[in-house]
Amino acid sequence: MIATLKFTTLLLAVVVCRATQDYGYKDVEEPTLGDSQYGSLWPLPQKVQMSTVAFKLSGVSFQIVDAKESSSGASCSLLQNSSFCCLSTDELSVDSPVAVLKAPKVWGALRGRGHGFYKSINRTEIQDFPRFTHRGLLLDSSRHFLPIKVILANLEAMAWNKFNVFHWHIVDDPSFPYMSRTFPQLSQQGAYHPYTHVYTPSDVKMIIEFARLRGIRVVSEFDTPGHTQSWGKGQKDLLTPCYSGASPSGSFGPVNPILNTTYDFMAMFFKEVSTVFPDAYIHLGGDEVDFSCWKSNPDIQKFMAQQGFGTDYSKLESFYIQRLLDIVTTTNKGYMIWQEVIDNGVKLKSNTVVHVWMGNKFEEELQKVTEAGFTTILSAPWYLDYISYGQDWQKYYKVEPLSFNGTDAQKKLVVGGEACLWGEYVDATNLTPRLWPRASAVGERLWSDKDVKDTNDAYSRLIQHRCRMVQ
Ligand code: CP6
Repeated sequence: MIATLKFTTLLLAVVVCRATQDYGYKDVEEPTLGDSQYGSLWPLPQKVQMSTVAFKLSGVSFQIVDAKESSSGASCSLLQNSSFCCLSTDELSVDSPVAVLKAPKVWGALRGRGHGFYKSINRTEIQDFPRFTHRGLLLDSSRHFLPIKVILANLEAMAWNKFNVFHWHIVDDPSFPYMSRTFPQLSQQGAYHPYTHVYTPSDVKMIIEFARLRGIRVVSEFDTPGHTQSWGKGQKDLLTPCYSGASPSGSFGPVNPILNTTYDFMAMFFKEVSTVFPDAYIHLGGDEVDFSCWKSNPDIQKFMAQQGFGTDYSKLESFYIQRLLDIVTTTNKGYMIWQEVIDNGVKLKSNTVVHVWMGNKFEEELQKVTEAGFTTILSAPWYLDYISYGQDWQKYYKVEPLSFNGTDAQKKLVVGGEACLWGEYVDATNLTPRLWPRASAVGERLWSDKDVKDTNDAYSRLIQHRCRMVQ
């Protein structure tokens, strides 16, 4: 196996060199491939002591037994349901005749697992815990519908890389695949197809449970007031009519922020969403609001004057978001928002999580957001929808999320990050191979110690990790 792998890599490297010479492509520096002392461990645990003494795992005599002092017991369905044999995590010692796994919470025990992959295992002691608590992946099911099978496969891959948050960017401009019980016309009119390209309540439930069994939270995003073209198909008067001169042009802009009906709708909609998705947080979007349609509409212009907003349309955006946040607060959920919301000066509850995504100067943004006392997560350097020639995982791997200027207290507010795979150029046919193992680089950055940054060592482990995921 190893020999085959090295051969393939060697061959690839040769092709890469020739392409560089023949066509003058940008030279990509390839890491050198050696054997890591950590074998194929990914993401690298906080503390590992491995010995060369190998134990054979026998399928016949292998069994998992709860320790007497274990509080989980045989009744813990989360552990019993998992088909993976429970190896590695918070504290693991592999010795003959028993391997011991200790974790203060069930999620730790769940995450330390051997996937039933190995026939033998070295005598080992591992102490492990994540560096960051929020290790997320964003998938976008609006630009292209993602069949449930694809979502489940990627949740599985997330678990293998110790990701623990699935950020489900479920609807956007092009389509509205979320089937709402309260407003069924949203997907009936707004999905690519009203029956085949929708997520029914039971689909959503299944995805949430599949994720939960793997220690993954599902945070849904219902992005407003921009990115809402598909909402307008099934919900009359929700979007702002754009004007061309003195008359409506027939096209629509962001959510209409000046109508009471808008807020009545949002209250009912988010009340439903807050029960369908059990997670304590909802992502409310708030990014990339285009003001041109609002500017063109005479009713909006009148409202701006009444409110004393002048011509500052970011004040109108803030007005909308402020009311939306008040509505969502009544559902007892916390919320996450994209960085524009704070950049525009909206007053936020102190437990709001600010999601930093803009590529330029993300360090400054982290500094600013944490200076204001907000919890934050980082995505800016981890936009995996950007592709380029050659290996690019090193670029994601080398990011240091705490490299900004700030106090220790500020750095503590960075609770993690998310890799984003926006859906414009991916669907069921190419999503999984585009994402993995590139997202694994982000997974290790968010899990392992900040001093784990040797790309050569990582390369050797990552190649084996990829092979494991493929199998
Ligand atoms: N969709 C939504 C997107 C993006 C964002 N929000 C996006 C913007 C720029 C790039 C990639 C994605 N496609 N709803 C921004 C958060 Cl480069």
